Amino acid sequence: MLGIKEKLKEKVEIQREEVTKLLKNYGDVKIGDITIAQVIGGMRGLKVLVTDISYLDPFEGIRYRGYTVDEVLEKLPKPKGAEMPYDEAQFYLLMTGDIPTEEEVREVIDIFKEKRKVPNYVYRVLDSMPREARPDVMLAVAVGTMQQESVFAKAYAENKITKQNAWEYMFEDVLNLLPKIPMIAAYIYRLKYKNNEQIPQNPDLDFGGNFAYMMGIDKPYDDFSRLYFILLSDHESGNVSAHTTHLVASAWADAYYSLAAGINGLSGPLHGGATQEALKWFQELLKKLNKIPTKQELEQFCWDTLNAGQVIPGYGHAVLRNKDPRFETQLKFGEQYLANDNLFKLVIVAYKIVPNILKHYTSIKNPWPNVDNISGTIHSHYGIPEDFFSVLFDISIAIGSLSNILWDRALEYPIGRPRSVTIDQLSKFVTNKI
Ligand code: CMX
Repeated sequence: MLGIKEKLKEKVEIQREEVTKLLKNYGDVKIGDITIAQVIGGMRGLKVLVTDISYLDPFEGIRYRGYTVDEVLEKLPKPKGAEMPYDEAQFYLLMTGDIPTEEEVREVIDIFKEKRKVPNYVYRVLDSMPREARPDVMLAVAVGTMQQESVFAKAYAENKITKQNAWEYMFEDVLNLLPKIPMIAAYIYRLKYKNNEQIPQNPDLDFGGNFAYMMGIDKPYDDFSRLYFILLSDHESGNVSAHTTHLVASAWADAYYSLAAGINGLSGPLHGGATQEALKWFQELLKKLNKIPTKQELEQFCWDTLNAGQVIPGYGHAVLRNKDPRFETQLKFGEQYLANDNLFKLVIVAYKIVPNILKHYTSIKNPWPNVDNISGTIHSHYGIPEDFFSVLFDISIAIGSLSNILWDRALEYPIGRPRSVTIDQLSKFVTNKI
């Protein structure tokens, strides 16, 4: 048995006992109230999901399995000569909760390499799609097309699945699917933007390194890929894409159906699309002035945006109440490699000025730049067009979402099925008529 599976088996037993204990002894304990504002307002602030994969502390930022961004970047094993850790190591951490040894991560790298070959029919499907199709639509189609490979679905059809063993079939699907995602993404990129001149995979390279190689982008983009996929791999399970993947899997749909749904969930401008919006805002400013703005010019541009009734993209957060460590980490990367890039210079100038405007003239709860403020500037520095950004985000979320649904089956979580009410019922509730 694979070492990672043996470790998972041990951990699954321990966590199952914990969940059983909680349900049996404390199932009736209340952990919160629910207001009409929350019901109408997208369930904001309601603690109604459970995941151990990551936790978003409003003041400290994201912790992956308890580790901060800095700890993850420091502790996870790295490829020789690289500054950023293996994405395979992040996968191991999210799956098992442990920082892998060199040997443990080597096993995952080897399995991923063995499993990354994409079936030829996927390329035929992609080739036959209109070139105008959005790249994230192409990725979702590719993942859906591979559903016929699902070991989980096959075992279910053969009556082999029980609540207890379901996670083991899910594990097979996760290992088969995840390594193919960056391969398909790079193929879509070259198909759409590089005259379909494909670059074959490099069997010596890891998940992030091989992705950069197949994209045809030179160093240090391999390290930025590793970094970006780690930083965006998970952000609790309430965000639209993670929640969608979880919900679809809760009905025992396999990993292919579930991830394809999550990819669609990421597409909206209020979620994965914000990276694009932030880049556009900086580009418009640069185009308008044709130089790095002075403080007064930048303030005026902020006012133009706010007076037009728009938000300034790339600032604020629904949960975080402090600086986003994912922004800060990318900023450090930019300072090292993008120091002469005008858009990057603008990101830095804006960092010093925009939060003050937002803090004093809006009711914003967190005026600091978020992760999407800077990612697009770095992607675009490496020549990647805006409409491909969500595919890069999709590769990242695949690591966390697939870890989440593996644990959903391991801990035997039931189908998701909240109740809904009508507006009339809410009104009557207020006047005590229910
Ligand atoms: N520019 C201008 N005003 C802003 C603002 C911004 N970037 N962010 C928040 N505000 C305003 C809100 O519109 C709201 O105004 P009203 O009181 O008039 O309705 C007020 O400040 C309070 O908002 P909030 O409670 O601080 O923020 P929300 O939880 O409602 O929204 C978010 C969070 C991210 C949607 C919002 O900050 C925003 O629209 N930011 C810009 C888009 C963006 O960068 N999205 C990426 C988010 C990153 C992520 O989710 O990971």
